[in-house]
Amino acid sequence: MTQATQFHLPPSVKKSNDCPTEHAGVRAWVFEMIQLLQPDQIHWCDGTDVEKENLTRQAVDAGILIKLNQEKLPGCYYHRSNPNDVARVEECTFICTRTKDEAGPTNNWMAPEAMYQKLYGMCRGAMKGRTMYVIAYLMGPPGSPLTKIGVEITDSIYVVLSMRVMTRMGYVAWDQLGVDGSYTKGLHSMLDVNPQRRFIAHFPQDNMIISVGSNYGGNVLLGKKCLALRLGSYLGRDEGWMAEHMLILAVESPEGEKTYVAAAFPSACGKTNFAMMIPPNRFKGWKITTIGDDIAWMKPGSDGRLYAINPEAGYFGVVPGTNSKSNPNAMLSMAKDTIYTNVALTPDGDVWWEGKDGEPPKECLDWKGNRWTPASKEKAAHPNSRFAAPMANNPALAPEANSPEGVPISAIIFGGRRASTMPLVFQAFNWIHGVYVGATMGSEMTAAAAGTVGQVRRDPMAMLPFCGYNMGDYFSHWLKMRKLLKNPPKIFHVNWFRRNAEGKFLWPGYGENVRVLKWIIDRCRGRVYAGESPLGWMPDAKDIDTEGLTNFNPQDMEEVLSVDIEDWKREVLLQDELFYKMYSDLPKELLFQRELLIARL
Ligand code: GTP
Ligand code: SPV
Ligand code: MN
Repeated sequence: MTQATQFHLPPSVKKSNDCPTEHAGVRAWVFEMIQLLQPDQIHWCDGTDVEKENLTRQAVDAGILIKLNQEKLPGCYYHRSNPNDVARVEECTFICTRTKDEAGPTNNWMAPEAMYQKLYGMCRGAMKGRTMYVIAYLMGPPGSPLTKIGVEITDSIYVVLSMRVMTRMGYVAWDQLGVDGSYTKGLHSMLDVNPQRRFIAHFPQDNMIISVGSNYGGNVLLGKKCLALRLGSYLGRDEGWMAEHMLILAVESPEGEKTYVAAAFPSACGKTNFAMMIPPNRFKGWKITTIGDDIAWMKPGSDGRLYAINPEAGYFGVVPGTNSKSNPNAMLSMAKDTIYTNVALTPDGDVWWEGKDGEPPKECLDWKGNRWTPASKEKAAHPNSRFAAPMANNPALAPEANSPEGVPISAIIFGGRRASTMPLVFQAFNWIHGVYVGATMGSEMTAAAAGTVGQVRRDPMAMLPFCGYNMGDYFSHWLKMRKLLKNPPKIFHVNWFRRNAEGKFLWPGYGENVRVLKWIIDRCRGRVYAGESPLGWMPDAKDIDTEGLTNFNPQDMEEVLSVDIEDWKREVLLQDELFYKMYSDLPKELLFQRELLIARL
């Protein structure tokens, strides 16, 4: 444990504890930020249980958290965000590289000096009357060569308590930082939670994040999207690794054969569900365990395979639609020590949401705190309401989630939310084709970001909102990674969301997805046949086990696997939307892949 040391404060600032670090850079930066933000008090977070109890009590006293029914939900608390602040805001998210070209055509850009000036201007005196919390946290298991350290300054107690769930924070991080460790700086102030004064700005060249005007999830838990994806992808390009919006899971067959898979689906498109799925009775003896549900950091190992870690320590998962049938492991994960945000609150201190087990409550308070009954027109829980739960709660947690070496990935799966066009599954012909498949991914937009829900947009590798540099260079980085891998993962594409003419999902999804996963694993291990299609290698309908599925007949399988050439001609034109925008930055390999696809169609 690091020894407490003297830290001289301006006389107006109280301290609630001693500085836990001798790191000269961190101390100087915090001192500078105190002068800028002018807090009443400073608290260095140590990550202890005593600290958690104290902060939780303060948050309850201040009305920031509501204590839930502790018999039903031990250690659980409830939070309502400002109704203007319920999701990530992409139009307020900036990549402040030295040149606009480095940020590329898919990111908002502002010159670093101009952005610093603007945001430091907003931050001057912003913490008057507030406490400044200083959080040191690890992204990755302690001691992993892939792990990075972050230090976040925040004036939000909700952020401190959530970071405690989502990352390994406190002494464990101060210790790993040491006296001269490198780290990512993150400055967060809620200001007045005003959408007009909301910015999430990244300064890759300075390894720095500034987030103001929000107090919601991906905007403010700076380890997650800001460090682990935007700055992570930038660092990965320079250091020869990959930061991806991917879940990681382990599949164990009844014979004890273990395979590791990573999958990139856009926000609210099924990563948490897939990472925690429970196989149906037909797959007795098969075991799925979770390494991560949102982010993968992947690096070539000395054996030429791609090794992945989950940099997070908790889940910030979508609540609506989660129940003991769709995702029992998520239900158990959020049964204790969880912070719920923007769900509904019942009179007995329980939580409720659309799609939870059982009947809706006769009466409750909705996510805005207004009285709600089943007759109400509005939803009780916000569609992007979330739970923050420690991953240790997950009954299916893989012990490898804490392994510093990570796990060797056999398959990378891309997938989007597509009502038509995209078949249930296909395999890319090779890595370059797989990069094309990922680069042209499309998905219907969801409530995870402010925007038009339901509209199909291109979301390359599910990274459109999270790539910290020029997307064209990001594709080149993917292509380059192939040269560092003697034994690269095979690449697949899936779609759980195809609908029939009546608008009903064709594929049962959730735990039944293991049926598709089995085909994928058999392909990786060279055990099952695939037919050549214009899109890639596709299964024979009979090779996807459908035994035990009710309401699913052979015609349904034909339909969900079908490839309509006319639809696909339109799809190629839709893909061009992004390719035109990025034209001058696109690696020519991808344009060549496009030509090949058109020829095959
Ligand atoms: P982020 O946390 O935003 O990155 O999302 P995520 O990718 O982890 O998404 P999540 O697993 O939370 O799923 C979001 C929504 O997709 C939920 O409403 C689920 O009910 C729905 N969903 C997940 N898996 C399936 C599936 O296999 N089929 C269908 N039809 N819906 C699914
Ligand atoms: C996502 O939107 O992809 C999330 C939730 O995982 S948030 O952390 O808010 O970005
Ligand atoms: Mn996500």
